[in-house]
Amino acid sequence: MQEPISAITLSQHIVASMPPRARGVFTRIMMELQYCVHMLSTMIKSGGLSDNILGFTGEVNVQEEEVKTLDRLANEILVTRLANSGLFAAIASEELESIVPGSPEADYVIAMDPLDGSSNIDVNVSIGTIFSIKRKISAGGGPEDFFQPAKDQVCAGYVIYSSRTELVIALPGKEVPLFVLDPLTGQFVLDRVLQPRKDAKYYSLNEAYWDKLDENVQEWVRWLRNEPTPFGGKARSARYIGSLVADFHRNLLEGGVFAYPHQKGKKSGKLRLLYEAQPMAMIQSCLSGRASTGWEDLMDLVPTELHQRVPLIVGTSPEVEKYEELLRR
Ligand code: AFP
Repeated sequence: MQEPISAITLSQHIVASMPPRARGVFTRIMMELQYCVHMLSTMIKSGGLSDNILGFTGEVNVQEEEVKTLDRLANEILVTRLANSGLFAAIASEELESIVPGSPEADYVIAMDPLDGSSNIDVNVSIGTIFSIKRKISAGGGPEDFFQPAKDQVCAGYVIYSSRTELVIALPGKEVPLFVLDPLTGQFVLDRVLQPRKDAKYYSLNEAYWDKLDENVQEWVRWLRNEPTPFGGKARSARYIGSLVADFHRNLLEGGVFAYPHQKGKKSGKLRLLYEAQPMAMIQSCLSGRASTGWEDLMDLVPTELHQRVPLIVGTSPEVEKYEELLRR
């Protein structure tokens, strides 16, 4: 990482990566997100010492999950700031049943999981924020703007709140930079540009559901554990944190595959297509990996509901393709 004096900030990096005729909208979008994330990161790192951000609110959200105080705070900060920023025609959030209108004349819409990994908040384990930005195709912002395949995202990214607060973003056909939040300035600065990892060191899956998995999926897990990787690597080791952002981040940096499969006799999954699966699919494919439901490529799957759930298998290509091959058998 560069000395603070010569560090490349997020806004400098975005400006440099935009075409000369760009109007600066994307830079402003990233600045709004940075503002919200800096606030959230400070709250999370103060860990309830200043104000009580731990525990539950007593409410149940559209996912029928008990709402954590930090879930609600993260949702309020992000939705309120972004809806009033003039940059989005509509906002979709994991915490809200329907979309929130923004500025009808704006060119983009954003879908997000304001706080991923809520079950890990009170135990001080890494959590995150996930977002997906698409171009508005309707007149003034509506559900149809969100029902576009992952390959049509104009930007996807996530923030991981851990020992460092890091931001990873993917822009179409572009590199995938990783930024670190400088608590001193509240600015994200460029740490490095991520490189594709072909070899899988890890697999991440909640094995507590073993008996609910299809035989083909069980066979896939046995293959992950026992078969050396095609690149001459050893067999893969298991890692599972229970926050998608944290499990995906480790595997993206070190090489690996994350799986939240369908359960026996079902085709859906737990994770949400719009603001969990699609963003991770785009980031992984920009680093020559793959994302699949097992049956469909997640870069092509067209959403039909705001909170649609899908199986998610995402990571290094050989591991995802083996999953699809076994499922087809
Ligand atoms: P929470 O936000 O409710 O903690 O759920 C986290 C999550 O959506 C995703 O981040 C994890 O990968 C997955 O659920 C964990 O689910 P299991 O607890 O069933 O393994």
